[in-house]
Amino acid sequence: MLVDAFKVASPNVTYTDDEIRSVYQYDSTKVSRTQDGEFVVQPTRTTYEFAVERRVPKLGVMLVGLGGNNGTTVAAGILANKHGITWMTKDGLRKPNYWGSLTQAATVRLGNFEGEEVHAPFKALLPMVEPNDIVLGGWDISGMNMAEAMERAAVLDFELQKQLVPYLKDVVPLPGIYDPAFIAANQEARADSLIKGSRQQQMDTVRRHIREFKAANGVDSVVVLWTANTERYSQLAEGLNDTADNLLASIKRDEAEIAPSTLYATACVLEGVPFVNGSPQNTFVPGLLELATARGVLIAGDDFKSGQTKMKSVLVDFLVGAGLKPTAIVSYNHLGNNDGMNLSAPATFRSKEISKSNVVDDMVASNSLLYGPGEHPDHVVVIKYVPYVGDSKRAMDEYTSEIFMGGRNTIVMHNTCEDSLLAAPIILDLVLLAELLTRVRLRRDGEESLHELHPVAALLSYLTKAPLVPQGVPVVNALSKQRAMLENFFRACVGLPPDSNMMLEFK
Ligand code: NAI
Ligand code: DG6
Repeated sequence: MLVDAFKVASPNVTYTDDEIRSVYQYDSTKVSRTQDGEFVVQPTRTTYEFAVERRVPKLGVMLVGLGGNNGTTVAAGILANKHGITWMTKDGLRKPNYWGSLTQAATVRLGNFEGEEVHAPFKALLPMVEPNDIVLGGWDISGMNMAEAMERAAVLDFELQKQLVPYLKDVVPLPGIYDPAFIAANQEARADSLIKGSRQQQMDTVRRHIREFKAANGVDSVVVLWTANTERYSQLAEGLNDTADNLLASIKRDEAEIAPSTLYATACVLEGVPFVNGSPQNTFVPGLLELATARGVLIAGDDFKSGQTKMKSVLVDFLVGAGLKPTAIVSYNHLGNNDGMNLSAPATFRSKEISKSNVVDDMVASNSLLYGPGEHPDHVVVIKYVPYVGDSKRAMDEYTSEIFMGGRNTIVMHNTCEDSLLAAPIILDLVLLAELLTRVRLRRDGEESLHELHPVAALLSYLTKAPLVPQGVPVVNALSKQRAMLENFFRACVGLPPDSNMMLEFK
């Protein structure tokens, strides 16, 4: 049974016109070691108070890379849903939806009603912006209008595209910051709409764009998300980008090693606007992390987790969790869209290789019954550009594991899917959840007053390949754990216990 909305009845939860407040007992564990070297685990209980603002803002979303495959697919998806545009294909009539979005198309279990399991949409847990209400804008270094850019992307069915042209033909992305040193040389041909000037001037222009977008559209808040080309890693150096002050000074000095993505992100932090990085490069250099943390501005990343890596973060969790030992993981991809073309350059490929490869580390580290110190499965990632297949990415994976009594198990997977149709709903989740997290405050027992969450939004880990977490916080890559973290946090905000799956009431 699906219920669209629900209210929690508990002495620990109060609903006012402005807020949902909950007092929550967080049960965890504390591990210590005695002088004799014995490990001791103690259950702990900490009281938290949560407050979630109920008023949902009019939200502006600005995409860096608006005219790309993901950008145009997000724009088209919102418009088709908003205007109820249907289209014919050889398989019949198609209707718009938000499938692939955790918040819009997935459910959570509420409990059991008269013998029937009751679920609610994920988005019903806390008040959230509706994707149809998003005001969309953004930047691109390609000045093509959005209708032509949608056609160039070749992602959506032609009959749908035709109906969307009137909505998109007059929309042109804002000019973008282009630095050919950071993306593949093969992107030069489309870079025809550029923000001019020094790095400081470019960043100031982006800041002005954000303010103008806000004012022109009457939005209450803005979230910016990078879905532009994958950049190469920028160098990290003392005095360059290691502290907030050094980063700002380097921008002023027009230092060549400050990447465009870091300029957009710094502009956002200075404007107090959340910034999400959907690509793998190290946009969040230490100086930027320091700046965002000092100013309390939400940042999240890195690199959307859409297909192959999502499977990997399920499969390796299953294998290692089942006591099987993955020894070789080999991932081949080929794709023919502009992302694939950009990734055909070694330096940009390297950024992607890193984010695709680190995803099994925590699972391997969790089981030293299987792996000795420093031992790790062989893990190889290959990406090839094959123009003919366009946005329809092919991912082939081979997982070899050692099993019982010297046995060997090989699992092979082949996944074919339009990359941007997987990424677009994830982009929507990221911006909707980022906005929502800015309306949550909490207080741990002993703290004087409610405060905002840590600006580095580890709660969004489910949606990214290489989750950005505050320093010292463990990275969780396993998909089911990442989902549980987010769901259980939301449940706590409305005073519900985590879904433990124990189902003791039936035992
Ligand atoms: P795309 O190449 O079609 O779109 C990127 C757009 O960004 C292009 O229109 C380009 O002109 C623009 N651009 C490049 N540099 C810019 C800058 N500095 N400022 C403003 N605009 C700029 O790529 P697509 O397929 O949309 O992917 C976007 C990003 O998302 C890529 O980095 C990709 O690796 C990443 N990604 C994509 C996933 C997917 O499933 N589609 C999943 C994970 C990450
Ligand atoms: C080739 O791997 C292109 C990439 O941009 C990926 O398509 C994208 O990062 C999605 O990766 P994954 O591993 O989540 O499918």
